[in-house]
Amino acid sequence: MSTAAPRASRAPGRFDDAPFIQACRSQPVHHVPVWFMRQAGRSLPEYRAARGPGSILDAIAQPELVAELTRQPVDRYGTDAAIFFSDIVVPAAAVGFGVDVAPGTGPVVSEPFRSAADLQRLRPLEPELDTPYVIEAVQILAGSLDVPLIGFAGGPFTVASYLVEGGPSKNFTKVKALMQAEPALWDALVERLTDMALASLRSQLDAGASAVQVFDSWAGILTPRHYEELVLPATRRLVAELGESHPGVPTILFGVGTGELLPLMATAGTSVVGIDWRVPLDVARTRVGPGTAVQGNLDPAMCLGRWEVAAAETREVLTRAGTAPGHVFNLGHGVLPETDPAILERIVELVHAEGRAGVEPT
Ligand code: 1CP
Repeated sequence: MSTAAPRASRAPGRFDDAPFIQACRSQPVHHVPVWFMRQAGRSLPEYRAARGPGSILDAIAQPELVAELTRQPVDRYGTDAAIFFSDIVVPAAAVGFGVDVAPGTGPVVSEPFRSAADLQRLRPLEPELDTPYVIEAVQILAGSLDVPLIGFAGGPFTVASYLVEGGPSKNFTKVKALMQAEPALWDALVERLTDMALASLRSQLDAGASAVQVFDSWAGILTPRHYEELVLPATRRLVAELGESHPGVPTILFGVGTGELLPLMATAGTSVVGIDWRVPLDVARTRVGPGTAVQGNLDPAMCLGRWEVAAAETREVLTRAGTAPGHVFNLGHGVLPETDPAILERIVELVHAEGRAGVEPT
């Protein structure tokens, strides 16, 4: 495992020639790049050994540990990018909203967001004071990784859903009710969360991250009309303001079950739209339109069985991605905990050998 001492942060553009960055920009590539959402942790024995018990929020506050957990899947799988080890609720937790992450459950909020008074618990994020450990861990990684580091933040709907529902949800009834009953309060909540995501993403980019992904994982629960009216404007602002402070940095917007939202998501202004496994990539490409790359979209469950199945399904994704530039191979959502790491390792090899999107014939 790589334990290289941190060097000075790499200059912007250090990874301009990396396949992951080129594919995000819909440029030709040497090979189709691949990384896996939730590649850190979960299925890796070395993760369980390093991580120990306790809340993930405690682990996230230890920069050396975070750097190690972020590097583990890159070393093991040979992925073309690293995803920063953290969680989407870190900014809200850091400003003292009162969020914990319960092992086996996910984010839990003891006093959920209910009224305007709760906005007081969401003061602006000051990354240098509130999340210095994030900055430090990104700096360590930017100085030692040989592949681009992806920073991330939760999208406005998804983070709001945890704060309003009080934890993971199936039907999202409380947050949907708030959106309809109190649109002004919803706007205020979304604007605060967007400002927090913006501050967090900027701090990760300043510390050396090469790209960012916005995980609006649960936005697919919304109708296109509600997404367009109540979530997309804030997402557009987030992407636009990030582009002003960090021009040219690749950005990815991802959600699950977003088949009907893809044309709208493509107007958020990100370089890439992440596609879940339900929409074949050729269809997804027509829905997001020209000029926007796609990321995805192997069904994570296809990695649970025999290699022959995973290989055939990987080839299907590569075929659907076609030959035009702008494909980042990924799963359609996160790695499932029971996945055999050997399967992911072989998928990386297969994508590198057989992916054709943007690869110039030799
Ligand atoms: O590769 C990685 O694992 C990187 C680290 C990472 C990321 C990118 C973690 C660590 N969390 C996330 C993002 C995140 N967190 C998302 C967006 C990605 C996705 O859609 O999967 C979401 C929705 C969360 C919220 C969350 N945190 C959940 C989901 C709960 C639900 O609503 O179903 C859970 C289980 C967590 C806890 C968590 N975060 C990360 C890990 C490894 C874990 C597992 C618990 C632990 O190890 O203590």
